[in-house]
Amino acid sequence: MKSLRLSRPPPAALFRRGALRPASTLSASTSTARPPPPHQRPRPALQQRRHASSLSQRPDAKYLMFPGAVKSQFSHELRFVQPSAHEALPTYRAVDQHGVVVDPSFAPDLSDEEVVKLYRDMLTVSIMDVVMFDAQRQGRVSFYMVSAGEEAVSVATASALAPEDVIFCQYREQGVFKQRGFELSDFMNQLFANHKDPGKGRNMPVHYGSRELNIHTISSPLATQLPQAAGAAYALKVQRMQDPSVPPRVVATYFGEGAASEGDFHAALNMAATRSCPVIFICRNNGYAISTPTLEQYRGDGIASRGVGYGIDTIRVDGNDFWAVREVTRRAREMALQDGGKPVLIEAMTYRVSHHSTSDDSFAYRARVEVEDWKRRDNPIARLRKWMEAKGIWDENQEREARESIRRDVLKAFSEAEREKKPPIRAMFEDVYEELTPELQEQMKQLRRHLEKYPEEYDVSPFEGGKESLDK
Ligand SMILES: Cc1ncc(C[n+]2csc(CCOP(=O)(O)OP(=O)(O)O)c2C)c(N)n1
Ligand SMILES: [Mg+2]
Repeated sequence: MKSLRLSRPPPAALFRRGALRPASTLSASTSTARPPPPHQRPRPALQQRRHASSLSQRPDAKYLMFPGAVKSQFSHELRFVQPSAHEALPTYRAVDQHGVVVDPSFAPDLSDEEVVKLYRDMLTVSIMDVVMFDAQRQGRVSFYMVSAGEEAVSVATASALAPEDVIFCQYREQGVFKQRGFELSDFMNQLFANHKDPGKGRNMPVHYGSRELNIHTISSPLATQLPQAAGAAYALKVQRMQDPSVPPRVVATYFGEGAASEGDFHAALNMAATRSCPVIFICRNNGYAISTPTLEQYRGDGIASRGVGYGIDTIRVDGNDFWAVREVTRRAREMALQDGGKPVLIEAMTYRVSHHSTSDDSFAYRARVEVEDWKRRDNPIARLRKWMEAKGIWDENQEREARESIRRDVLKAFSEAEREKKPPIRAMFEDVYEELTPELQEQMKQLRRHLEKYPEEYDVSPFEGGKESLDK
């Protein structure tokens, strides 16, 4: 068995044997005499030094000083820790579901116009969701995912970040894109996979991305965005270490409580904690991972307790409370930039009001009454609206006008994007290699012959350049 050396040898002992001379003596002696055989050679001074990670245990200490259990008190009581004996971590709220302020220290840090802008962002997402869900049912787009009930998590968190901060989303955060300035036409071009989509129609709908807005493109495999975010945050940290004049930035990454069961989640948290990366992990805990309810997903105290387990500053927040979500994200950003950088975890408690996606019927696994109860009891848009109405900055008329004009804008962007041509068929062979490989060229010719042979089966007219794009 390997033995752990916990105590530091007295400094004098280090120099008693010839092998442990100070570095200056070593360099003087090596210049003239023949070097001794390897096993007798002095070990470099560096190896004699203790590493910053090592800890020493005093003989009669009351605390254990093992690496990995720093300052754990010795106990003669044989007692297992029972999670059920611990209170659940609290959920921070600034405003309750009636729009009433409950945190006496809370003071809005936005102008009335700014609040209204963010409220309109939430409304826009919710109206676009309804239109696109119906459009999928009509067969006009292949797939869609709504974020009904979760609009505050994305809009309020994004509003507390700087535009330069780098974002990695899961897929249900269209509010992040909207808040950052993604236009309705940008959403629609991606959803319709037309030639204006920067991804050239190669991704499934809702896999948005924007280089200009510093949002990485969404990818389907769950939780892959998390280690990527930790790595990106590490890169930002190193960049600033090399050039302190670079403005400080954080990375924010979003994920569902279901995605937190992936190994990548754990790898990301541990990497971010040990490397002190300025990354904010934002969990949308909406009660379901497709058909798996949280009660079957995990047994611990949600996702927040895992942040604590990894040594990460963590908070749980009412995800339907716009102001609470904004406030915790604002603080999290400050903390993430302290002391050269560190990770922070936010668990936002909310509820997935709609089906997982257009491919899902959630009433196969949950009761309608459960959803109806949630809708009646709480909704982030209704809650902020109540707060705005109580403040006298919003009323019934403004609400009606806002809804009508947003719906008009959504439908306009919808029909414009639907009319646009699709990217050239050739585009599906491009952009992996700088030049098409001989194999790809051959495949392209095969496709060309196939389309020629079965003209009745393939309508290529929506694609820019038709089948001729394959000839170039
Ligand atoms: C690695 C991987 N496994 C499974 C899936 C299929 N899948 C897509 S979404 C999803 C549920 C994710 O739930 P959650 O993270 O809670 O997010 P929510 O949909 O509730 O927003 C699953 C299992 C996937 N995309 N990737
Ligand atoms: Mg979920």
